Amino acid sequence: MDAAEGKRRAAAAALAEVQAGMRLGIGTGSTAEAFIHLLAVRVRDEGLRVVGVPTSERTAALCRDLGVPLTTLDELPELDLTIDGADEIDGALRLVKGGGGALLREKIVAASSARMIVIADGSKTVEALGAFPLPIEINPFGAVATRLQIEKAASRLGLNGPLALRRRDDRPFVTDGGHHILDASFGRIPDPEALSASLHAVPGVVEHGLFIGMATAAVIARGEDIEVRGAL
Ligand code: ABF
Repeated sequence: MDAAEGKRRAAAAALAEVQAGMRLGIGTGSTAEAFIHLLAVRVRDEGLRVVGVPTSERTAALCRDLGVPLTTLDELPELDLTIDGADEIDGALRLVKGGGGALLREKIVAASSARMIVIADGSKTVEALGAFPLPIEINPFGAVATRLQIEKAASRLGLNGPLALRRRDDRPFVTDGGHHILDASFGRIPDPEALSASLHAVPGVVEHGLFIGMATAAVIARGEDIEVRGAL
């Protein structure tokens, strides 16, 4: 089975958790998009009544195209369930996210949600986080100073990998919030909680892609099977 089919099957399994009247956080990325397509079919064909808060402009545009009703977090600050993808998932349901560049809104939406189900194909599970470069969203003001402070903070934890400014079309990538992203190739992260706290202590860091204690379950497609971690 290819990754695309795995993503679709994980999305379909998570869709079974969506019930009428739910206030949904709707993730970003190709796995989340597989979910949006399936959700839209239920909205259209079954008249399923839900309302979603999108985690990116890209997700908002797709939802609008497919007829998934949307609102904002300001209108609906408490959500029932967020469904989103991830770049890495470890055995304690800790995640690396942000490869798609939407980590700040993803984290705000997930934090506003009673439950968060992560959907993924089996390639996303890891023994330890860090093989996927950790996205760190920074304010463009003072970016050189911020980078130095991140390097020092990480080095104190024994993490010394390079930080790459994410680029698109030969320019720094700009997030929906107007920020830049440094992709940190630290390698294996032995203590994600400590790294999270150290990064949050750097003023120019807007947010980082470590999601700790946020996912309540993960639905992972492995071959013909669906593995569920945590409580659905
Ligand atoms: C978002 O999309 C992320 O936070 C993660 O970076 C990415 C996963 O992408 P995909 O589903 O395309 O593999 O969920």
